[in-house]
Amino acid sequence: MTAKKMSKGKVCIMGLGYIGLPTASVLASSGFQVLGVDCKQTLVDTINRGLVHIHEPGLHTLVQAAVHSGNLVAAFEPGPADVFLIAVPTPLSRDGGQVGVDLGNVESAVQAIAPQLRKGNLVILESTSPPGTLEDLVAPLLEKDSGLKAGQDFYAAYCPERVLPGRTMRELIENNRIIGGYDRASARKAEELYRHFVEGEIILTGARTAEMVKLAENIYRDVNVALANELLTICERLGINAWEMIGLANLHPRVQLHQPGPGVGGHCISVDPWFVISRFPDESRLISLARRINDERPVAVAELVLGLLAGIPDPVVTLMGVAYKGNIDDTRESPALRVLEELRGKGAACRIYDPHVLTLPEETNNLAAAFRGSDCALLLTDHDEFRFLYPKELGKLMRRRLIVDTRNCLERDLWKEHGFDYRLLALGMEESGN
Ligand code: SAJ
Repeated sequence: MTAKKMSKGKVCIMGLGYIGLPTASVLASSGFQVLGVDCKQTLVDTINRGLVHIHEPGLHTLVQAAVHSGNLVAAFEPGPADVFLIAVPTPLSRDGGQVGVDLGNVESAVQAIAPQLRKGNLVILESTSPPGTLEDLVAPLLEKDSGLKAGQDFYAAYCPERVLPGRTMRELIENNRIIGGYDRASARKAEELYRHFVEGEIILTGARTAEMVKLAENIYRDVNVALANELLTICERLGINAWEMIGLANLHPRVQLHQPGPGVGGHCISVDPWFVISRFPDESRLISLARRINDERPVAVAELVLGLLAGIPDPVVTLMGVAYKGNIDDTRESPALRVLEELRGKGAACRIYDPHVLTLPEETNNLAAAFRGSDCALLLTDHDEFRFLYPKELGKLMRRRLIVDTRNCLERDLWKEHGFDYRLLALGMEESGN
């Protein structure tokens, strides 16, 4: 991002979302001429005014500077470029009970790029994709529509993004990058581009390997969370504290058990395993089972709470947290929303208290309104704020002093001191001296 890196060439980025826009602004600040392409009119207009539609620390400043310098322009259609980078969403498709991957956005992006493709250009796919997408879908489509040959006339590579939302701008630069080339020359060509802004290591490999690396990382998380959740159920039966047990097991130098909880959310860990399962259903036995175990968690939590409230007429539950994990405002695939749906479906009145999430149709940041007259406080997200709540004040608002902690987030003794019936998920909802 210094003056000596100016005028590096033209990059066309397809998709200006969570990854496309940050990447576009970083490349523009590094001296590339960036054309950002998106199908949404309001989004293109917003960016061309130097504004952003995504809440990500540091992004607005960079986009503003890039647009004002003239290095970043947003448009609906791609134009000629040296590099085409695809960062469009690859959502799941559900056809009855059948889960698949919808690659429609990737196909549309490739079809839009093809007429612009010239000899010597580089095409990079960053969207999370099933293994084989670059070689079996992207390259053949480009070849068919452009008349050029991959690996001969143009370069092609797969380079997964692995940034953590909330730290995107930093991680885009600091993280290691895996680049999977259609061939070795393509991988090297892509490496040249990323070298302009990546400070982490850049490792070159084949396209299928790079596609699988991204998926394997998130499958590893999902399977390990499922294991933690299964251990929790077993600890529940034993009447022991799963979090204490896991903490002790993790003292072993080669053991790193994950944390149990109400389920797995977010747009990656709960989604990416399907990219492999849908392609290899017979081989993905453990991966499928892990997905099912984690998916069943919200219903199990709702059932436990309903069991505690049995016999109480018109029960009211206060959900503490609907974000998919602590200290973020993202509710995508959040297990808390599934708990909410289940509780409401079974007739419990629910209110939400989440100081981070302000995008739901209902009010979520009014503490008094959320707790007044409630029969049960149900902690689903480990936001830091929840550790500093005053049980005494909440107790005065609630109809019953019952709190269920699904994340081992609260100080049990403090809540008990103020007359709360404190239930830790792992203790089978039974009181325990432990
Ligand atoms: N969770 C548990 N127990 C755990 C860990 C997580 O129940 O021990 C739950 C969380 O509460 C949450 C979900 O799993 O609901 C996912 O959280 P996460 O922190 O594991 O993952 P994400 O989706 O926020 O971010 C991940 C990151 N990937 C890895 O850690 C391997 C990030 O680096 C990736 O860039 C991102 O997915 C992605 O784009 O794939």
